[in-house]
Amino acid sequence: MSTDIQGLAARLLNAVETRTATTPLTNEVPDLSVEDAYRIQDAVVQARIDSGLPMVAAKLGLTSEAKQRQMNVSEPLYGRLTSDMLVDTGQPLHVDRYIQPRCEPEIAFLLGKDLEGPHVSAAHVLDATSLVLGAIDILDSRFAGYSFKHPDVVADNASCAGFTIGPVGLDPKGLDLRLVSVSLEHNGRRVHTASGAAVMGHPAASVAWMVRALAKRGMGLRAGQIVLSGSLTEAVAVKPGDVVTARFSGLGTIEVPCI
Ligand code: 0L1
Ligand code: MG
Repeated sequence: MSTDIQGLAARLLNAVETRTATTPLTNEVPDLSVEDAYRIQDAVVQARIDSGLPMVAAKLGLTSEAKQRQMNVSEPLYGRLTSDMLVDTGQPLHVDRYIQPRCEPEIAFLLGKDLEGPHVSAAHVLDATSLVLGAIDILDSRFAGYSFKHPDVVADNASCAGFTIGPVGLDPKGLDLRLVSVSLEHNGRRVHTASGAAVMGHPAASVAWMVRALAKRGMGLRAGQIVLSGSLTEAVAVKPGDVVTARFSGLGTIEVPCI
């Protein structure tokens, strides 16, 4: 029997709209394939684009051992971020717009050239990048308690919900991104530290993985888009009144007050 791509996408869109968690799709479709899960993700993203919210960024997920361990999933994945998901630099995070938000620190790439094709490497990514910046990925799984299997979270657009970009942008060509470190603080208490090498050995290698994965589906990334390359650390859950601070070496500090 063929998978009800549109029906499952509608269920995820409804969860976002009503801010109500749903059950994993694999409860009803135990053999949901990753290919069909990406088709569901496409339908979710296309519905947002059709409602006037262009895709402005993309992200990698589950690219570090810390995140794979936290989520009990062993493969990376990608998702797409639309214009409404930007929490602009210095703006607060409105927790009531989400179901169960979490924040995690990432290195973002602002693309100056299109990137596509099955043989793209980290070197091509660095060549195509205008600026690298610190970022915070704001996650919101549409599955209660972040309980899911790999195809569920692929269909759920990699838990994409928001992102904020740091205040310092640097040309990546003279930087060793493996050595950019981050200290993540939650309400003034340091909870995690890591460096760029935690993201698939090099954050640009992570972006290259995404470009090759997109190429298998006839897609690519465009100049002007931002790519979040995956979290360096585990994510922290946030509630109103919290402050999340990510201090990056060389890429400035991002502070997100949660209201
Ligand atoms: O950005 C991420 O690593 C998220 C991938 C999905 C898993 C999660 O919700 O933590
Ligand atoms: Mg992330």
